[in-house]
Amino acid sequence: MRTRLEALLRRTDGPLTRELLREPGGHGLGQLPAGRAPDRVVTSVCGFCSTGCSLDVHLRDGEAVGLTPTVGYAVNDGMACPKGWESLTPLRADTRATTPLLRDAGGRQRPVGWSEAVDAFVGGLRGVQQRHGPASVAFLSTGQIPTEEMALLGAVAKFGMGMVHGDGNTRQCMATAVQAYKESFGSDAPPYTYADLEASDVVVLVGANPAIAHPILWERLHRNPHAPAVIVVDPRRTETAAAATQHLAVRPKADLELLYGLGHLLIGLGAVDEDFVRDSTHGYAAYADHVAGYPPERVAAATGIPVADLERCARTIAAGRAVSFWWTMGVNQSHQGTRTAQAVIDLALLTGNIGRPGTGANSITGQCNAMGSRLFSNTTSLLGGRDFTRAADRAEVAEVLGLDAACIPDRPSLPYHRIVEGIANGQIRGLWIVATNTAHSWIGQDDVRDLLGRLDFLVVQDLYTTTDTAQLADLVLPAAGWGEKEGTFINSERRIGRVRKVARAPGLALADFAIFRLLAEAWGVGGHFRRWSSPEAVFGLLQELSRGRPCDFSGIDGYADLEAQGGIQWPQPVPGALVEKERRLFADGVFHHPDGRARFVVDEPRPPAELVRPRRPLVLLTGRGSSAEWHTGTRTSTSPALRNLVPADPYVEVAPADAAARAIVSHDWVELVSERGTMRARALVTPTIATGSVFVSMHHVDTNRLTMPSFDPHSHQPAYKHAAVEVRRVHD
Ligand SMILES: Nc1nc2c(c(=O)[nH]1)N[C@H]1C(S)=C(S)[C@@H](COP(=O)(O)OP(=O)(O)OC[C@H]3O[C@@H](n4cnc5c(=O)[nH]c(N)nc54)[C@H](O)[C@@H]3O)O[C@H]1N2
Ligand SMILES: Nc1nc2c(c(=O)[nH]1)N[C@H]1C(S)=C(S)[C@@H](COP(=O)(O)OP(=O)(O)OC[C@H]3O[C@@H](n4cnc5c(=O)[nH]c(N)nc54)[C@H](O)[C@@H]3O)O[C@H]1N2
Ligand code: SF4
Ligand SMILES: [Mo]
Repeated sequence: MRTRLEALLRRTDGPLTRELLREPGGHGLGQLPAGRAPDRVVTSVCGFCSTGCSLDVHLRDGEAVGLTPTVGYAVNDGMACPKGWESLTPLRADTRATTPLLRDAGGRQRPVGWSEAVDAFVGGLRGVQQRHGPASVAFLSTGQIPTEEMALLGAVAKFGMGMVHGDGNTRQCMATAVQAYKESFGSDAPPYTYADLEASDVVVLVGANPAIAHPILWERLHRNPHAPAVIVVDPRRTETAAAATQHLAVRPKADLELLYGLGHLLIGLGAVDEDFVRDSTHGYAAYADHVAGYPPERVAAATGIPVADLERCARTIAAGRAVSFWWTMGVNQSHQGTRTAQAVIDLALLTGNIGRPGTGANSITGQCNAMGSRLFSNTTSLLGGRDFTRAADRAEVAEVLGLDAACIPDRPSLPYHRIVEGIANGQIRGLWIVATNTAHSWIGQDDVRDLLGRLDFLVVQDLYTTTDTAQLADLVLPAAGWGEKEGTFINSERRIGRVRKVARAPGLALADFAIFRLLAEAWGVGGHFRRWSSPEAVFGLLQELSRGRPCDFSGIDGYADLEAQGGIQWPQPVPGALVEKERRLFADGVFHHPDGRARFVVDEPRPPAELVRPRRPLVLLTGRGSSAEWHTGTRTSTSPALRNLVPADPYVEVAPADAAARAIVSHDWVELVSERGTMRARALVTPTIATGSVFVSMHHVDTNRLTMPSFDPHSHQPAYKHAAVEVRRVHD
């Protein structure tokens, strides 16, 4: 076996071979003698959220011994949140996957070597393809591995292994923003730079809780010297809302009416930037017509926000010299998220708040490399934001990659929920999940767990063997994590930054990059990917793929340039140019549609899929619980320091009136019930949640047992933030 693996590896290139042939049990991070002074510092972008803070990792003999936030980096200038500070701890966890695991005939996951694992991968998934066709195997990718790795995954799966369908956890997160920008601006192009938070005199945050979810952006807003008005639109009085100058406690999912109502008032106040609207947009007349139907009284009734507050908000926006509009999951994760995001964009267009310092219609991303995934995961769009259905796009990609264009599927993937449905109807029989924890994070979890269990073959590639998804796998492939491999991430403001290898992965765990190349070789298609020899070589290919596109970063002079300049925002088409550290798009008022104009987009509001009713009278809201928790907790829960910052038990926020009606007091154990499942939690009775709704964080594994699988029709993003539930005290 070992000989066959070695023969296989000899055909691959140097760094991969060296890493793969390393003997197991090499000294890992946790085995370093404590207390040794560092001898070198390496700078790397944080691997949690999309803010993209830079961290100085202190090394001793080439291995990390500690870290501090980088002073002088444009994003975070010496700051980091608790997760950033604790970045190294998850690598040392004893739950790390150190060897492949293969399920045996008795149903037990049993450690195997790479050779057997690779054979099982090829045998398992190719076997499914032989029985049911190439499209019967799909993959699920992520926004949490370097761009070079996710591009290689998408390329190997689709151009090498013949898979047609592959989506990622960015569907759960950013699909709505992508769709909204494409229709409104002509391309997926978040226009801002973080400096805009410091330059605005009015900041409008819609469905975003940066005090918890993007703490360093929140810090930057506090550095704004213009004493900005901060308007927060959120049904909950979050930490962010509590610190705002105006909190519009919108009724859940009534944002569309609210935003149209603000458009109506702004037009009435004469706040339209007529020159900008005339020269740079299309569709204003239809917009004005549409919002004429949203007078304040109607909007107040729909949103629960008093007319006086609506008028005050509109006056503040109208008076602003530099107004920036920001949105996150309160918008994206809705049954009408795309239209809501576009209604935010409409307000920026209407008032000409775009392209100038302190302005913009700005979607804040979530995962460290969601922006890399938007461009290069090769899922919904072909590499570089291209279209699978266009022969010219396929030919361009084939040319850059030295491939036969016939390898490239001529249709886009099924979105995530259709892949899940495909499992239910037998169309999808094999699945390869990389760096996402579907069994916890997918909406309507019980169904998906059942479906994952029904697959002919499930491969999960993760840092840990203990995740809810890894436990269901037929084959677990042990991956190296952030800090154990090289590459780049792209942050929310389009900044490409380096991630560095500062520790060795434990046991037999390998960089995802190495795993993808190994599997391509074993599949017999390694020859297609000779140009993908190292992360830096892939970066070069991606630069070529970006040439002439809105994201063009072909002018960057390799990894060294990124390091020397402290990250570089796309676009950067001009070689050798020293660029401004913080740049925004659309300063010239020219958008990416062929006519150069941005579009106003409007639609009729629709009700959510599941309405409250006497049996289920409360709206369930879900989201981030604390700045110390990351999603499904696989990484953050390994840190005692981070665990200490969060309550030990799951909790549900209940409004005082709802609690009183059910004789619930804080700290009681309660049961939350939806049509799909139940969850136990402790009650936190608090006025920060409005009567008629409850809030549970997404970090608890049971939360998605309650959520209602429903999707935005344009982006196919799950509507995680609306389900009908009841809460009752548990009598023990
Ligand atoms: N600590 C921490 N930080 C994170 C993450 C993490 O897991 N932990 N995850 C990262 C990722 S991937 C993402 S996508 C971001 C998410 O960042 P955010 O979107 O800021 O976080 P959420 O808590 O999901 O949702 C934001 C707010 O939307 C509100 N909301 C719910 N329904 C509605 C509605 O109908 N209208 C409006 N206007 N608001 C509504 C919720 O009350 C919530 O306060 O955070 C990133 N940062
Ligand atoms: N109810 C509810 N559900 C939600 C949300 C919500 O607001 N409410 N938010 C949604 C959003 S916005 C998001 S982004 C998703 C996130 O959902 P997930 O993507 O499922 O959450 P994570 O815990 O980040 O999962 C990442 C997995 O990748 C592994 N991993 C980390 N780094 C690497 C690596 O380098 N290589 C490999 N191979 N594996 C790695 C981790 O151990 C972990 O198991 O959740 C969604 N689910
Ligand atoms: S704000 Fe985000 S990028 Fe910055 S340290 Fe925290 S998790 Fe990392
Ligand atoms: Mo996300």
